[in-house]
Amino acid sequence: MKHLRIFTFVVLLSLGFAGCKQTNSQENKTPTTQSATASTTSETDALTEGYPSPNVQVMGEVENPFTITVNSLQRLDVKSLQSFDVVCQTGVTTQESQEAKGVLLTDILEKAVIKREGHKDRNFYIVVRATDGYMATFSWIELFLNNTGKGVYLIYEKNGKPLEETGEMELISNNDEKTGPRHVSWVKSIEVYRVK
Ligand SMILES: Nc1nc2c(c(=O)[nH]1)N[C@H]1C(S)=C(S)[C@@H](COP(=O)(O)O)O[C@H]1N2
Ligand SMILES: [Mo]
Repeated sequence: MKHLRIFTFVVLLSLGFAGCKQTNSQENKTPTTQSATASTTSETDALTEGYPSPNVQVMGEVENPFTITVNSLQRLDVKSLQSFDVVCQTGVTTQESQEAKGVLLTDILEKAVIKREGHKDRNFYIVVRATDGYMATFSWIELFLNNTGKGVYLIYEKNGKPLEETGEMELISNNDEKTGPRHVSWVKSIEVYRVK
């Protein structure tokens, strides 16, 4: 009984830490053995680590759905980010002063062309989803008519090196006060939905 209590304590303790890891995990990624359907299971807090996705699907309420690879991303309007930090909702900084190369999410969405049916048809939300089921949500207004959008990049290179641990491409929303929640590693899709 005593052992069980200690075991439960240790498990709860490690789950608590997993919510906001301070350093990048050294665990091995095993893309072939990890289930690609993980995103259909319950995902409140206990997300597993993701696995690299060789491409990002741009889909949903768009005229031209398309697939992004690191190669095709490099042919778009690539911008350099001088510096970004990743700060968790709790205030813990997990990454500091990273340099990066990537493309604005608004440029990607302009290429896909959101199916707007008129001037006032602007209640869309954009979900950026990862292979582990993690996701971030943006509204059309904050991306296109607000400063937020000027800092949202799909990146493929950090500090001069391709991304490895966090997948082929990751997303950063650099103008958020806390950048952790909408920092998405292992991005696999960018989905556009109209509010119903
Ligand atoms: N795919 C994916 N991205 C994620 C998470 C996750 O669990 N899966 N955790 C988020 C949280 S809670 C934070 S604080 C930051 C931490 O980023 P880092 O651990 O890569 O520095 O990533 C965010 N991006
Ligand atoms: Mo976090």
